Amino acid sequence: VEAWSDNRQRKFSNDFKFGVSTSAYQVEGAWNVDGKGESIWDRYFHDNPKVITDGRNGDEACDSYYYYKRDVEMLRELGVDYYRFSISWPRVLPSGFPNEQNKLGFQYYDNLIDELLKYNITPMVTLYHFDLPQKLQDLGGWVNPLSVDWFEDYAKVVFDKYTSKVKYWITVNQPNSICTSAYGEAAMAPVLNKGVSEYECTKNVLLAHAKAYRLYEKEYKNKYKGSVGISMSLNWADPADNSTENVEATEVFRGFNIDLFLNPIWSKTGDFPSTVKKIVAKKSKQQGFSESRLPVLSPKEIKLLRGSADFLGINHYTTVLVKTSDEDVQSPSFVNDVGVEIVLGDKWKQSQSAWLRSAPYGLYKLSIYLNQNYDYPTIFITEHGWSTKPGLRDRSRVENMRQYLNALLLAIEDGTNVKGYTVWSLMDNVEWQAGTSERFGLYEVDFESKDKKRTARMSALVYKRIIDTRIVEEDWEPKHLNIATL
Ligand code: PNW
Repeated sequence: VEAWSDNRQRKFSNDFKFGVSTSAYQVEGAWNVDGKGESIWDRYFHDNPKVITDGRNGDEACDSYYYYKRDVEMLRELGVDYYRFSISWPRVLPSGFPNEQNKLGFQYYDNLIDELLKYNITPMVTLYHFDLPQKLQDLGGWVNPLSVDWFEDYAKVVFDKYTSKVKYWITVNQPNSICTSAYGEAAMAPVLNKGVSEYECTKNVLLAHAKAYRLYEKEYKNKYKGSVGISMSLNWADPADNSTENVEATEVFRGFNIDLFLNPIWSKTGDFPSTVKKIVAKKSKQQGFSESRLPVLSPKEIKLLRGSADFLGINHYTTVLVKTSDEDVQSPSFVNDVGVEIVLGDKWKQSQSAWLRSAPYGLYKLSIYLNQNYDYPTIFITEHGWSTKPGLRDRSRVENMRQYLNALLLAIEDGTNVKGYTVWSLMDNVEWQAGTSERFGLYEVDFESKDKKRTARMSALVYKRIIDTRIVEEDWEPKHLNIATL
């Protein structure tokens, strides 16, 4: 960590790519327009409006369904190389299956992709960012092993349609959030709480990813030369102090939150990590289950998964500090299997989101961990961001971005193979249960205005400057906030 204090000016190479990200539910709006099907988030928020901090759901969001040209104009203002957005599965396949293909839904993505290509902005398309067709949830969603085939069918329809125009694909955003927040902590749609479902979901989502990857590899890759990856939520975790029990607790935490998802794809042996297998098997037995709640991967499945990604997408926001927990961790659940308590550093700067504090060294340490354990994987940072209150002078976001980019430059210098960095988010959007009470945008959105007016924040101008110069200047400040004229 000595390197932190040296003042050398580091530079991003010319082939390093910069982008920004959004997701369909969070920005598109038009939730029931032109034949779009209902998603699990539509259902969850319509049935439970009170779970949203400020009550604002994704029915309208940023209305990007209507204002995508303005979105692309903002991308041009920023000068980004690529735009990471997601396709809404229920917008294009309202039943979840390819039997019903929604022309007008596809038209929206045709328009968006063509507008991007017109201005030389590379589309990076996420196939699944949390918004499952409700009709598939009615069949059990990701806990049903058939979901693997449903996803492959959906991927095939989208690959067929956009393979010549889209070269960067992300199958799934954050399998760990999909499976542990929704099926374990009841913190995300569809809100289930079962104890077994987290792992069934994990297995199915990972296999769904792998099948889509193999499909692309077999049918499209030679001709179209695209890359297919998957985005993982990867925060760093350190022990709260160096007591033996907290150091061990941290290893367990990393096992469940990092290795459970990475080991099947990036390790030499494949499969779920043996430490996690042991813990879940032991607790399952104590709890009276006849076999481990963590399902077994067959040799065929292990092979399918191993190496099934051209790049690792990392969504990195913060670092957590791990302690042993004295709570009763007997009842079966993912969280209880991990069985630790997490806190945030008390000296770290706090954002507008309770879970998010700034600890840039964590990105550096995470990258070293991945290099050591997974042999220098090819990485895209597919999300990194910071939340604030509304307001254009977002100095805390500027500071956070600069510090994390400096950490990334150090990681690169120490051998990390990162191809690109993506800010979450292009603009303020519907931050799931937080509604619009936590703002992540480089552009502010006025949700009260008729056209959901977007205005560049100071951070947008600073990001533009970084992209232009390839360096992170400590005290550069825009003279005015009009990005269009910069
Ligand atoms: C990401 N954490 O999720 C999601 O991919 C985005 O859709 C979301 O808007 C963004 O982060 C901001 O929240 C995360 O607790 C949610 O560390 C929580 C965490 C990380 C990522």
